[in-house]
Amino acid sequence: MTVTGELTQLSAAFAIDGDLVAIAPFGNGHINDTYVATYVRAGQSVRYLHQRINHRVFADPAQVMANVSRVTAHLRGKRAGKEDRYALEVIPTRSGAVLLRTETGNFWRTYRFIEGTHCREVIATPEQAYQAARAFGRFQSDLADLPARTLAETIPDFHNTPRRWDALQHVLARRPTRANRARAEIAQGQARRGLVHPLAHLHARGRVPRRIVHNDCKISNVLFDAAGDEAVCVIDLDTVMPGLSLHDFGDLVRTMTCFAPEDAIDPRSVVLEISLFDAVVQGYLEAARALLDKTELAALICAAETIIYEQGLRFLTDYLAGDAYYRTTRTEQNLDRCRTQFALLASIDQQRDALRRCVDAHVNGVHAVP
Ligand code: ADP
Ligand code: GN1
Ligand code: MG
Repeated sequence: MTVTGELTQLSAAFAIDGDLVAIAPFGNGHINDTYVATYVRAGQSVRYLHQRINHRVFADPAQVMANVSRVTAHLRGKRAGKEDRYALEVIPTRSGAVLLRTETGNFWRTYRFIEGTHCREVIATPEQAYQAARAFGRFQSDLADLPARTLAETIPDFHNTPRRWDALQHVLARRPTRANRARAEIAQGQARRGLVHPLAHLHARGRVPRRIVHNDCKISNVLFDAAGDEAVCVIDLDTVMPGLSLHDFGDLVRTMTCFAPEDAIDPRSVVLEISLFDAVVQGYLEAARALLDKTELAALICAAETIIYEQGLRFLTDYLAGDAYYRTTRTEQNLDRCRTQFALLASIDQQRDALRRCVDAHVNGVHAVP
């Protein structure tokens, strides 16, 4: 059955009253297939989001939805009646399931569409960076009392940087034809090998606590109020599972400290802006500081570098493997994405002292004006 055929099944399957009048692809996620659907009920339009879970990436979609249900219920309980757009709301099927498996073996879920919001692919102002970082920090701290064992590991070794390094070596050993085009990036990946282990060692030795974290804190995974810069809802909960707070902080820096898009064609446009970095640190610590221990606070910059590097390795590996994982819309997109990550690392190299001063000032409670 075609996707269009499946889409018409959804309106009958999910517990939505009203007639389906429009459905269209939505958003720019790299992993799932997302559609916005408009239903009309008693003359009123209501929108829902139907999502096909990528089951090549998430081997057990039922496990993903069990996690999502626990997390959304917990978040809702924290802010019941106060902020109605704070957490995603799962819409069940007519038989009460949170997941629909179609005859073709695809897995679909439905969320209420969060109206009056928009998603950003890039940061435009320090205020937005502050808001988004605070929202992800608040997300971590609101989940701190949910026992880690209640959530399954939906993708094993997700932020295991040594495993990501091994995956690159594995694809290189197959002598991929694209390796020629990526010679410079392969060399950069090798040159920064020193970033493979430090965070993984802290983790393996139990020096930093495992917490429930988001694991994919990129700018497009938080919805902003349409009328201003307020970050209202953290979305994309498929990878919420036990991990390190530092992994989340790393992704904040990776995606919110630079004005250029993740797939910028000219890596010279990729510059870490200290004013954005300062806003990220401020927003994140404002919401999560009480949670963090000394070792976590001391490792913030190391975490940022590790996650940016890891993401560079992941994009490079996928480019060499023929774009098997991330959605692409042009041939060199994964290579461009890899370049931006390595360019961001180079920009960190040039400003390391300023970043250190900024983190220290926030950690020690002395506000830095960069
Ligand atoms: P992916 O895993 O593919 O990144 P996401 O869950 O992040 O998928 O969703 C893709 C996009 O859909 C988001 O970036 C956002 O623009 C939009 N989106 C997701 N959930 C909602 C929602 N409940 N309401 C409004 N927009 C949403
Ligand atoms: C993917 O699903 P999305 O687009 O929000 C990926 C993240 C990467 C990100 C890079 C499950 O996130 O890990 O950091 O792309 N998600 C998964 O943009 O692999
Ligand atoms: Mg997403």
